[in-house]
Amino acid sequence: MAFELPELPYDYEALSPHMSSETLHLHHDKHHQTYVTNLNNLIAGTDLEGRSLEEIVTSSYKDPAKAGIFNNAGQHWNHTLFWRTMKKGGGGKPGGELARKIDDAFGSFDQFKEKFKEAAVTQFGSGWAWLALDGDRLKVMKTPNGENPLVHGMSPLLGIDVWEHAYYLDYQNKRPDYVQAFLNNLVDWDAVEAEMTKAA
Ligand code: MN3
Repeated sequence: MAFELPELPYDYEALSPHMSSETLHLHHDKHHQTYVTNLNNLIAGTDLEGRSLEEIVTSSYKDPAKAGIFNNAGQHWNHTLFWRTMKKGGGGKPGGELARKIDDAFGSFDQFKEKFKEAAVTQFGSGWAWLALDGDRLKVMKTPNGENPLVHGMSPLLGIDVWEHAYYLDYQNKRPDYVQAFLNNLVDWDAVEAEMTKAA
């Protein structure tokens, strides 16, 4: 079965003003849809057709002959996580086991935020910054283009898209303001904890 663009779990106005309806229409309906369409076209009739998205991402990584498949599969996976880990009225702090793991790995939630911001702001050009589970320990990392922690054997729990299409309409060139708004107003920490539970 072909891959499909997932519906947003909120309406297009829900994340405004931190992420506008215009950005969501462009980013979800156009950019993400294009990755899904390209992926389906590229795997049609190949041995990857019918495999899971995770299998396609990890098996096409570093295969020069499958670079197009990898980029589109990675971006489909990354955006699907991105949409479901934001909500209206997000931000705040995580609780429970996730809060404990963040304290263990980074010292405090504030120190985690600084590390995550730094990764997102210093990713040169297009890419992503991540909170990922590496074995039993949380890590912050950044990746170029469509790459993600899955290909490094880790479980991505939260990712911020720092391609310009993610923020240029709302923040122009001010990526740090976008990252700050994402952390303070958009992240759904319950959804991030659910990712951690799934990964464990
Ligand atoms: Mn994007």
